[in-house]
Amino acid sequence: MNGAESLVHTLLKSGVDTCFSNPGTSEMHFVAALDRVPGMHCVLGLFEGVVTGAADGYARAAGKPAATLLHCGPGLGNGLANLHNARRASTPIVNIVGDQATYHRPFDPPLTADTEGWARGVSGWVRTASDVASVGADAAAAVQAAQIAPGQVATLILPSDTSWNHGGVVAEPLPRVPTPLAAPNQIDEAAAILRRGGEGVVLLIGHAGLTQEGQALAHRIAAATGCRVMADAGGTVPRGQGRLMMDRVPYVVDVAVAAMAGTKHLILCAAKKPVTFFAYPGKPQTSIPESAQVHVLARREQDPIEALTRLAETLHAPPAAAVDNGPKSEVGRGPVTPESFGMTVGALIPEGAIVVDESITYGRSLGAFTKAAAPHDWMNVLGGAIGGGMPMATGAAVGAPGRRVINLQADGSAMYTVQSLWTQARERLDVTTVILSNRKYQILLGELANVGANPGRTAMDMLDLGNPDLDWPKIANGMGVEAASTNSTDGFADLLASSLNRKGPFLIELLI
Ligand SMILES: Cc1ncc(C[n+]2csc(CCOP(=O)(O)OP(=O)(O)O)c2C)c(N)n1
Repeated sequence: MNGAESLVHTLLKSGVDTCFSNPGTSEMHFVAALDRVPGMHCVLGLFEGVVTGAADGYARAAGKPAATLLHCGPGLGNGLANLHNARRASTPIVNIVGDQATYHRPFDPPLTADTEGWARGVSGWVRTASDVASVGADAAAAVQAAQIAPGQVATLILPSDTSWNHGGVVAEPLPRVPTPLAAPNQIDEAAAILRRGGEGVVLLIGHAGLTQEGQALAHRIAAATGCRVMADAGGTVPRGQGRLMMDRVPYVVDVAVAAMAGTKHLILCAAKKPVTFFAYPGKPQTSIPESAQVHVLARREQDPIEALTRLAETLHAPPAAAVDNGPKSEVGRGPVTPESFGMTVGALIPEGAIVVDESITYGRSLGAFTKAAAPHDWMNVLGGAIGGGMPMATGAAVGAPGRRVINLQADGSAMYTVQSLWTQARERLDVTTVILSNRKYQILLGELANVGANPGRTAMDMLDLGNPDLDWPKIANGMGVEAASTNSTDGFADLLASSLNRKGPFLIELLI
């Protein structure tokens, strides 16, 4: 058995059975091993940003990590932005990077780079395999590391001779590292604040705390104390009817400051004190009033569900009535607006769907219109690096077969990783992509004003995607995905509804 075969056997034994890949010469033995060792589902991405973003979406949908396969430092480099997004989402990924043979690297061939160094910025765990006999053990360690709470990117770099040499040894899976619990004083401090009454108290929940169980516990605590519950970043958030609608801290600084005014106590549960996306001249860096006190119920690496359970018990919070988010929205009418778009999406989301939201500016009111939709899961791109949406939708569809994925996708961000469509076509994935086609970088027009810059002709050109217009149906068709364009609310509703009833991918360009 060679090293590559021991790697594939060990990944499968450890529960990793999907590999998003874009290989090169140094990974040829891994690729060959995939034919000799059955059981690994291999998905080709035509750019490494697709591979890494798909691994993020997959793990969020499947609840377990996928492997990637990337080629040397530059292949990793192409995938870094979406690995950054995955790091921010605490998504577990077993990130495998093939590299120069150990004895060839000293000669500095062209693709030689600081692979470990590039990996370190996005990974919680990095190892370069040094010997064929330990590649299996390295793989088992990588799978274990990826799943350490709250989840992280574990990068295993494989010099090609460790793949092709004989003497590979399959390793047994390593046990899950137990998730630490919050200390008693963390629970007591939060309980003491909430016992005095919930007015001015914000319970901010993030990441693993945003599951349905976490939401139910937060609902119970809020019902008993009157505190406000809000959502920090979360990888996959259950939403829709029956699920607790949790507002997020808004993006626009002034709106965020207004939304958080009156906060006296901020209780963090797997969340961070909110910070604005950027600094703006003369504006605050956080939306939380300076006088507010911050308390930590659970740190990111501690178990937030267990902490919320203990908090609810300490407060003797009685079971709360089921969440009722009101009536489901109707399909939108009239001109295409954020409201008519939101209503249509809220009316048509099918039960069990996964919505991948990279709608940037046009989707800001989606929350209100989808809160009473059929129960579904919502995924956001969490690291602020645009180009995560389409790959994540692709990976989510691989990770949750049978569930429709709806990718609400701003056009500028779509162009970063548009090759995702080809993978969707090749794998016949049930993804509906809705391109919100405003033909500009709308958000940056607002940012120009926010930073106090004075736009001239060149600046405006840098934010304009017209001239030439992107032809979305042709782009999609060219990669094997059927598509249609519409500029009306009725047309959008018809296309969305029919796309949800078909198999395979479909793209709708909504001219907004
Ligand atoms: C990797 C990366 N490159 C560049 C940016 C800067 N950036 C932020 S938003 C944006 C444009 C977004 O435009 P679009 O996706 O069309 O959404 P819209 O603002 O029009 O709603 C850019 C270029 C970024 N956040 N991440």
